[in-house]
Amino acid sequence: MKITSAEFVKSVVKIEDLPKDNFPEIAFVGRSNVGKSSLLNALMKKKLAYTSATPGKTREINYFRINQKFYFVDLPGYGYAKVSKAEQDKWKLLLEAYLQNRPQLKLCLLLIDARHPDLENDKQMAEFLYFYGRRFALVRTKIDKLKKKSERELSRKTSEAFFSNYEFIDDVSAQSGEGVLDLIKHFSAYLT
Ligand SMILES: Nc1nc2c(ncn2[C@@H]2O[C@H](COP(=O)(O)OP(=O)(O)OP(=O)(O)O)[C@@H](O)[C@H]2O)c(=O)[nH]1
Ligand SMILES: [Mg+2]
Repeated sequence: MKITSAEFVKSVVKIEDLPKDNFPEIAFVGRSNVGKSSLLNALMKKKLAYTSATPGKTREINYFRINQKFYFVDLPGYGYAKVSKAEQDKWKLLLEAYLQNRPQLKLCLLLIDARHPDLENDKQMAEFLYFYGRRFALVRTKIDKLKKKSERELSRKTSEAFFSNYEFIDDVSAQSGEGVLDLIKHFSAYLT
């Protein structure tokens, strides 16, 4: 599969405002600052999603229509302590309601930072997804920051041992583009 078109559709802050059509969805899930929006931009080859060095940038559910036939969904991150408790609770409810109930959601990409291959809150998210019957893949981001082959191998082995029930595991860098095209190859299998 190739991505031939990408356009921003809408930002949603209330579950009832989710798109009513039946296009299949691939969602980007992960801690704040892990690189969800950056990876989306790398995949779409356009800066359609807002990114920031400060965690807590994406605060809505953002929809991007791809190839006129499916959606990429950019989600708010979790685990960012500096956001107020009230704000965190609001995002958490929105995120969980979406992940639990959305029939159009075919695949979650659970992004983890390759430098932190075994964080407890990422495992909790993996378990949440599994509990609700969501198919998910592990996408290890910022791989450019691990310069040595031995560092990468150790980090990857740690993630492989730490997580279970995932569909596939890929290493990517939104910065260098490494792994981004390989990731796209998996998608068509989930979009029927
Ligand atoms: N070196 C490097 N930096 C990256 C990569 N991906 C993202 N970043 C940086 O990490 C920071 C956070 O990226 P975002 O894409 O905004 O992260 P996010 O997961 O969308 O964060 P929230 O919207 O807050 O949940 C930015 O400063 C990016 O430039 C990568 O592959 N390599
Ligand atoms: Mg974001």
